[in-house]
Amino acid sequence: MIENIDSLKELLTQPRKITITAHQRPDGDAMGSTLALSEYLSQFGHEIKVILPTEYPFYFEWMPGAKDAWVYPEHKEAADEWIKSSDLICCLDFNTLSRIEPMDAIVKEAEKPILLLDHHLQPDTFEWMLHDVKACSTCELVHRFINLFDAQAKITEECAQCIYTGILTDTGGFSNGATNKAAFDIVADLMDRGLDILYVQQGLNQNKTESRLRFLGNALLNEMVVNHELGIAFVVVNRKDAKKYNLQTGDTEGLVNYPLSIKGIEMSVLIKEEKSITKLSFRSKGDINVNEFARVHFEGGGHKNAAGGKSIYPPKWLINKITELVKKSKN
Ligand SMILES: [Mn+2]
Repeated sequence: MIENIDSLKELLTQPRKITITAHQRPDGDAMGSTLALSEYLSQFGHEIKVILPTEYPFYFEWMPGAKDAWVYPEHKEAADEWIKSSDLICCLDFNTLSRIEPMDAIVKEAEKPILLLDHHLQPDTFEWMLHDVKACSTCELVHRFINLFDAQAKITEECAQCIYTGILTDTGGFSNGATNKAAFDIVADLMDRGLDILYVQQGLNQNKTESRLRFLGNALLNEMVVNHELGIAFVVVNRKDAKKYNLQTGDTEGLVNYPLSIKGIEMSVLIKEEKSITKLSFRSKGDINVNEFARVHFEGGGHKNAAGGKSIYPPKWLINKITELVKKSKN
């Protein structure tokens, strides 16, 4: 439920200028939710721009509306103008404005009313919020929003593709802990509206490069460290391999999930060396709370079984540190 939804409906009775944004390094849910909401709201005559804080992986280029979205650093001046003159800013798939750096400064400065649709833990407070940590994806919340907003909700085929993409990717193909009944209910509804599942599958998963697949093979063969005793595994992406395999944005997506397929491995960590920082991605099974782990130790967070973080230290040091922390928590 959205408190004060009437005031939002009131705002949107006239054509407005709207900014829609999602978190940095957008994933399938960030892309799907922003593009779906944009497609939906555009039927009412609003002027809408999807502005993403950083670039998105090439395998989302097929998504309806993706090519019209602005990547903030590439359109900074126009984007600043757009945001400053917007009547509403829609923040999707993130819980706090620091997740849209470097765009957060202008969003704060603009002081426009914000609508948040999100399923991450512990969100900040905004004018209008549709927040539910039990939602499988922000795309589930976009679907809910559309139905709340308009009983005659018109979901086009394009909108359906975007919503499906977010549900499919955030549930790991209807298999991870986020998967709920709504995921299946919504997909059934989308199929009634003309969703072509194979078209989305082709766009997302049959569209990648040979070097990306070889990179994956190398990472699992040579860069995976498994600690059976503690039930933890690491995969390291170093700068040398990133260069050798010409890694593009999004190419490491999903890599962190592989070690969890090993019997007895309860927690997996992807350690990715970048220019001046090391990025961490955590996945876990069952009750192991990587959201808390990432928050406490690595300036991050996310969901209970999927979280991110960062560090200034190199991969080797981090493997030792995390191993130590897990050992301590088990004693
Ligand atoms: Mn999400």
